[in-house]
Amino acid sequence: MKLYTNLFSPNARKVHAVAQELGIELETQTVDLRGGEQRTPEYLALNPNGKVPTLVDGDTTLWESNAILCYLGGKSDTDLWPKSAKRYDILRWMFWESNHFTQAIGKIIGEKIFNRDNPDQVVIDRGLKDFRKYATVLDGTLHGSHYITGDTLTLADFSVGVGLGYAQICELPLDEFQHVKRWWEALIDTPSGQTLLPPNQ
Ligand SMILES: N[C@@H](CCC(=O)N[C@@H](CS)C(=O)NCC(=O)O)C(=O)O
Repeated sequence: MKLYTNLFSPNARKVHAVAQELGIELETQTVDLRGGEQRTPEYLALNPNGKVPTLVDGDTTLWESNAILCYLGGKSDTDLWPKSAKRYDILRWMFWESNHFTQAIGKIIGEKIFNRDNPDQVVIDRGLKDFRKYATVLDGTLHGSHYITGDTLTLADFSVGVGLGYAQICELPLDEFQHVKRWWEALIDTPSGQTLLPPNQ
């Protein structure tokens, strides 16, 4: 299986982390995002969105990181992606991650990292407001539960967790969410959890 990736991409790192947790070895090819390699005709033929990650496995070409996580999970018998109705709960959190949690954190990342010379505080405040709104939901779920969907680690933990790799640089108010903080610190205290962290941290 070949993964087109870039380690500066959280969406790519969550795929690396899950592959590591599952013991799946991926052949990797770095896509030079700064150099615009994602917009070459060759790459757009694999992923017309011009984004990483993209997975190629024989005749299967798959983009969207959360779909790739499910694909990797389907390669083995694993609690990460169990063959039971729990899948719907896991999927729910993965949709929630891409629709809400990542959108909130993404606003702050945009200003604090990509626009760091001239950050727009209005956008940061909007991101922080959304972050608090959704972190409250996550904190409620993690109150009394070890992982997001219960007592075992699943794809949902990797999917939701990766955005918190920016907690420090984005000054996310994690201290206000003690259950999220406990869960996140335990997650990154594992080898695959470490893979969720952005480079140079
Ligand atoms: N929803 C997509 C998002 C992928 C995405 O936004 N990738 C970013 C890096 S995190 C990218 O490749 N950006 C390059 C570009 O848009 O030119 C997923 O989960 O895979």
